[in-house]
Amino acid sequence: MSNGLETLRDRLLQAIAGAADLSALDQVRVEAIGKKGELTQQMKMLGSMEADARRAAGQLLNVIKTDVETAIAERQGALAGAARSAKLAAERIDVTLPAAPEGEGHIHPISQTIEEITQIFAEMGFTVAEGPEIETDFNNFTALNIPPEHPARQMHDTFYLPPAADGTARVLRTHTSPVQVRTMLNSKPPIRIIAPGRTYRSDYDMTHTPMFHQVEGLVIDETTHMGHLRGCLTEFLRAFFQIDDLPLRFRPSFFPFTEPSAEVDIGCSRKGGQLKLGNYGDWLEILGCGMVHPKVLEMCGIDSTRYQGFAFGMGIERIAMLKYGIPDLRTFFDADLRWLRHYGFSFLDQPSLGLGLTR
Ligand code: 2NM
Repeated sequence: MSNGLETLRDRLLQAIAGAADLSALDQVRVEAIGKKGELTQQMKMLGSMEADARRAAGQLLNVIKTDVETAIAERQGALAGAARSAKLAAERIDVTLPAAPEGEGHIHPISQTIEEITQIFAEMGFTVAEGPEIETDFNNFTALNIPPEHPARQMHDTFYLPPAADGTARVLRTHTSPVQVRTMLNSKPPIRIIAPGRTYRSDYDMTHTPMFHQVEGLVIDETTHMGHLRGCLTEFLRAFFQIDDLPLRFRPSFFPFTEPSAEVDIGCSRKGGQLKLGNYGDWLEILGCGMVHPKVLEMCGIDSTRYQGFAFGMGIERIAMLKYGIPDLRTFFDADLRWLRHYGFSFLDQPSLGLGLTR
């Protein structure tokens, strides 16, 4: 009897080792320890045996069953690993192969412009920061030195949202500045970030859409000053518009969140009704900037007696229109495929506007 069981054990282990794939192995499992499997049958026969013989055979059958189960589990692991390796080998793709440029997709000019802006600032050591489009009233206004009842709130044509469950007042962000607020609250200087993204104001006409894109920037350190602001924006605008001698003019202005504040104009010509950027004597307003107000630093948890910094903000649609000669703002959001084929970019076009620092 025990000899017969040893033979059965060896035969089952051999069948398990010889199973060529997972389904063959499962077949072996059913035939061995399934409801009508050979081992199962043997175990059922124990009931009709004498007590002593039953104990001996029972112990042996249990050992064999454990051996068989272990062998099945091991074989299963090996076969599954082999199957996965074979699948990976079969699905292997060469990512260095050139993609098919006849594909229909086009990069939207807004996406392309954000990539170009990001590349230029990345080479100047900036990282990209992001935040939610639904913001608290505090992050969008109060922390930026725009208290409730401040006239600047009306200027922003805010989309107000129902308050959060805990009563927190919420808005669709009217600028990307709340991303800077979050960064100041959550990290320590030195800070060097840009925040590109969607913003919302309840305004719709030839030159305004209720959703538009901004990029803002923030630099904070112990000795950051307005000279750094001027140098940084000069580098950026010349690299972005690819005009080495593009002149910049800083005009005094007012924002609640910066002091002093300035608006930046770039050189242009309007001769013959044609707008051309460069050193031609005329000026075009392009962005706003300033030194972050000490009150803003303090409300964002930064010691204004130790740190100072500059910030700036600009509209992405506006600079994209200027660079790529797109005449009508509202066409950005028409989802017109013919427009996108004309003004869009191939995914093979790399933004190639660096400052040349990596070459
Ligand atoms: C602008 C103009 C001037 C600005 C300020 C800040 C912050 F959060 F640091 F205070 N972020 N962005 C800023 C300053 C934005 O946009 C025309």
